[in-house]
Amino acid sequence: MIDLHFAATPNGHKISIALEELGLPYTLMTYDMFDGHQHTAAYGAVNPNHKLPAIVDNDPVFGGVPHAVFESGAILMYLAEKSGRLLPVDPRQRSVAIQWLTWQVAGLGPMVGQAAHFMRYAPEPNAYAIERYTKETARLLSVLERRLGQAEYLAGEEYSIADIAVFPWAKPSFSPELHPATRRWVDQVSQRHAVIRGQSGDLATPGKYLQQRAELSPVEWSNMFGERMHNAVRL
Ligand SMILES: N[C@@H](CCC(=O)N[C@@H](CS)C(=O)NCC(=O)O)C(=O)O
Repeated sequence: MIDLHFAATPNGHKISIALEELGLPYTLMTYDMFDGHQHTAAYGAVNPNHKLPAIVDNDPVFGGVPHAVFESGAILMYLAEKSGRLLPVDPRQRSVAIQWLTWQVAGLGPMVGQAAHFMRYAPEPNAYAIERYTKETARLLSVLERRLGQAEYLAGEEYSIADIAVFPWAKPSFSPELHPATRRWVDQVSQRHAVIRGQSGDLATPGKYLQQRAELSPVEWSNMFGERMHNAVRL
């Protein structure tokens, strides 16, 4: 049994979708990020970075004590290796899958995240920051569109953890008119049962994570971006 420490965000959905796809049983542990549930010492023992998601595998294939994994890209790789699925066996395609997975965790995710931060949460309007991150997001979506115009899935012929990583970030960001190949891929991936199950019911995104412009209380803002967040790892 795997414990899934979860918030219903794109990074969280990467892992719920992968667990559903792999049919691995898991216990869902939902955190309210605005309430700062991720800043406890108990959660710090699971994820020293105090961000979501993380997993604890109570039955690791290598035996021994339960194994905690943080960083969504590392979790996807861990689950693929544990199950022997969702990463191509062919070394060339496997390398391609890892490249697109890394592109998502190092590029698309942070850029979309920063664009959303400045539009949704920044206390003061900041036109430079909004332009910087929306333009970089647009550039990355062009890169994705070109790839999906050449290949059915990001690694090539096989659906992989690269698709699972990129899908929850690309779906709300792409434009069907500008990105027809991405639209074809989004439609295809959206129909997978695991993708539907991994974002439904208790795993669905609450409305408060989707507001165009969020009004947070001072405590909520501090939990997400301020003193309370920094205090969790203060030396
Ligand atoms: N690079 C990390 C990013 C994790 C991350 O930033 N998680 C956000 C939610 S998507 C979070 O925990 N926010 C709460 C906080 O910053 O306190 C990953 O891919 O797992």
